[in-house]
Amino acid sequence: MKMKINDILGQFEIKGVIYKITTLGEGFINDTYTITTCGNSPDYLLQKKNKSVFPDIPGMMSNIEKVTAHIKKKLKARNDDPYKGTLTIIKTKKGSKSYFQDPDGNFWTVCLLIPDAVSYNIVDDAKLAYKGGTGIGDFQQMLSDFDLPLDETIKGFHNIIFKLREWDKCLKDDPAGRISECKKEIDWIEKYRNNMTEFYKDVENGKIPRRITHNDTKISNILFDKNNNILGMVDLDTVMRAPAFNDFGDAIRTYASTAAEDEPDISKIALDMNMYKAFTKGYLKYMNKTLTSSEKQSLPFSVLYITYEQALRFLMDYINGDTYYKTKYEKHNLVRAHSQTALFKSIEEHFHEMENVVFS
Ligand code: GN1
Ligand code: MG
Repeated sequence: MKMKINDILGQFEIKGVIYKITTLGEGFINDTYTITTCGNSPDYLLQKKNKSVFPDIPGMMSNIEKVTAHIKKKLKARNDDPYKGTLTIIKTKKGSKSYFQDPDGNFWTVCLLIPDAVSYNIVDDAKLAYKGGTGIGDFQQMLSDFDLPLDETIKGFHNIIFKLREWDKCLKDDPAGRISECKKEIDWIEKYRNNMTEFYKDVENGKIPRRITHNDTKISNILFDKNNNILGMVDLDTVMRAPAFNDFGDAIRTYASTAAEDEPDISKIALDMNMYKAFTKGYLKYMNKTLTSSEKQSLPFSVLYITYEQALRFLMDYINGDTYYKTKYEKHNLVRAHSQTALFKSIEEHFHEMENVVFS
């Protein structure tokens, strides 16, 4: 029995009368709807969380509740608006839960829609990149004294050793019969395998600590107000304990790319050093004193690392028959993988310059 959206919303502590429900098409993973209410009542964001990507949605929501409570405390202490600077989870009427499970087993969540917020898919303004850097640095900084346990809600997320094990299985199984058309791309992944696993070993041996990180810091996951001041980080589904460089690398992958993640014309894709410089300056404004020297040293390489991992994830999803990311056309994941390899090449070309920026 498929429940109607209105009946699902009826399970939550929502104020006001619903006036409009619109589908929001941006996310690659969850189904998202904007809920507009009449008059002055708040608006909301309803999400059907992706069960196959997130095997433990109660654990994920418990992570989000803990982390947003901590951030709200910090925001209040400095007189910032706790309802604008982070997510506000709306509870269910029955049992005051942060999610509702429908009779089909789907998990639904609701949070407040932050009014007048803007987000971007690409950045071509260094001031915006700088602000994005401050937003992510501030997020990590506010959570640097968070000491509650968090669940690992996606096993091995951003752990390349783990991902390459999945990759090996995918190559062995060839589930969609697409391997023969991806020879060039597969060779590319294999060429960098050792460099990437070597880099991750410093996380495994403890040289690089795990902090509370967002883990999905692409540009569209941060909100700005209409004057382009930072509001806060959204899409907290992947908040977990992980190396700080995840957030830096994943942010640069989108903030400093000259084109969108799925640009088919790879000649348009490059790393824009002005955006990199501006973002890094913003990020280090908050995190410079907190990071250890090993963590700081890991930042430039993390951009290669996360871009490589993203290329691998898109390509692996293509080979698996497009089962993870939402796609809009047949070769969408392959196009995304090509865009990431093109970006990687440009990052390599700028690598020494990138190191100089972090240590200047
Ligand atoms: C997914 O949820 P969304 O669209 O912000 C993905 C990220 C990828 C990103 C690529 C849980 O993020 O890891 O970097 O797509 N999230 C998950 O655009 O896999
Ligand atoms: Mg997400």
